[in-house]
Amino acid sequence: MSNEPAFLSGVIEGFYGPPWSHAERVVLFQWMQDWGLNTYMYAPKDDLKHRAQWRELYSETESSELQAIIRATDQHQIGFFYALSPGLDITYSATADQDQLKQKLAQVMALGARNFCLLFDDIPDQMHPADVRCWDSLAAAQAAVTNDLYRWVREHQPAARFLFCPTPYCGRMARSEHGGKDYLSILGRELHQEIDVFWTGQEIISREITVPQTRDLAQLMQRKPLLWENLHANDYDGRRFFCGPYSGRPREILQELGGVLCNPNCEFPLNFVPWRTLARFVHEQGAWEPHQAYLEALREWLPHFATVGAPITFDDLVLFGDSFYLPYEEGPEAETLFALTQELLTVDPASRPEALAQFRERTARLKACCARMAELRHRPLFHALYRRTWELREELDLLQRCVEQRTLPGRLNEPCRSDFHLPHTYRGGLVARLQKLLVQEADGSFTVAPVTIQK
Ligand code: GDL
Repeated sequence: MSNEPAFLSGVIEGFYGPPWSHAERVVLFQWMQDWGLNTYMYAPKDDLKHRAQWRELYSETESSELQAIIRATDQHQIGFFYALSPGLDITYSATADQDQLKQKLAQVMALGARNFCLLFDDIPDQMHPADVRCWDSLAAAQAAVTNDLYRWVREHQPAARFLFCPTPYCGRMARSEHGGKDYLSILGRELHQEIDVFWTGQEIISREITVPQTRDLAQLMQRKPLLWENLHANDYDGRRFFCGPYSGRPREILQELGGVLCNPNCEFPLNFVPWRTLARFVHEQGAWEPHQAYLEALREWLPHFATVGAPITFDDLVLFGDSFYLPYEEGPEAETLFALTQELLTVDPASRPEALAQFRERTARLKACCARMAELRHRPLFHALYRRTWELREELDLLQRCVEQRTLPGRLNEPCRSDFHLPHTYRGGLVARLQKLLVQEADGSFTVAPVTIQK
């Protein structure tokens, strides 16, 4: 038998925003058990006692809620990891803070937790003067405190698995020396060999992750990285969500990793396809065809879209899902819709009858599908979707008006007007105005927009 620790696959509740409800987590554990995902990590950024007030112990009510989650994971044979994120204000050299870490984990251990994680992502990378006197680098300080806590945990839980999220947790951060020079090699050298280290790829949200990148990192950190997978996270953009397939990583990468844990969309009901396809990616052999896996997962998801009125069909769901696919790409149906729209806004629609017919069919179907979401029986799913469906309908409606106007005799180049898209109430507000000040170029740089100052 090999001594390699089990490959971790599953979910991190590790985003900014409201944590999930107990009922949602129970649904998650059932899915995970059905699909063969083995790990759930509790790390909601906005649980105050996980991060901003990490020293505070959980109240009696909070403790029983946490205990109920741990019990539910046990019942579904899911490994539960409790993560603590003390980095915002910890003084690594302070014995009082080291004791606080132990007290906090002791409390959660008493509730049934056996595996733990320390997170040092999204924290200031400046060291406290007292720490500078003790260590040459942030990496050394974090490794020392983590090793000490790890040994303490192991005395109480000899089989505990322990995870760690570094301050530079992607290639871009490491290259810019976020966390200090040589952070990862110092960490690799000093952190206890049995502690797994998280990594999100070259970026926080990585379009692709390759085997060579992963091997290079493994060499630097002297262990296989554990993938903190942000591909479907949407906490950084409230207008989007991602229901596309797990993709952009070859199957061979699994051999190079300690595990893959997905930190997904904030809205629990939107994660069906991401998790379903992740589970297949982890378990199936042979070539990985993400788009095919996506279509199959959508078929399984379709019953969640039962309505009290006219049905949402599989084709509707594909068009809708393609509109909220992945961070770096739309699905093929949505891409076609975009191309048709762009074409009809730049040429005379009368010269492209086929494109016009397709545009009419798709926009009408997508708008109707968005409208039908309001009739979903699964209300939490509708509530998770409705801001996005509203916005998409509004844009489609405006574009239909503009394209249709262009088909009228003599109106091709006239400005388009809509009584439903008025200044201030449509695309209004300070954020929208601020966004207009800078234009992002294709290479990612920003230039000042040619502004007409308007209120
Ligand atoms: C992050 C945060 C994570 C957040 C994600 C997407 C890590 C390690 N930390 O940087 O909590 O959800 O980006 O915004 O990814």
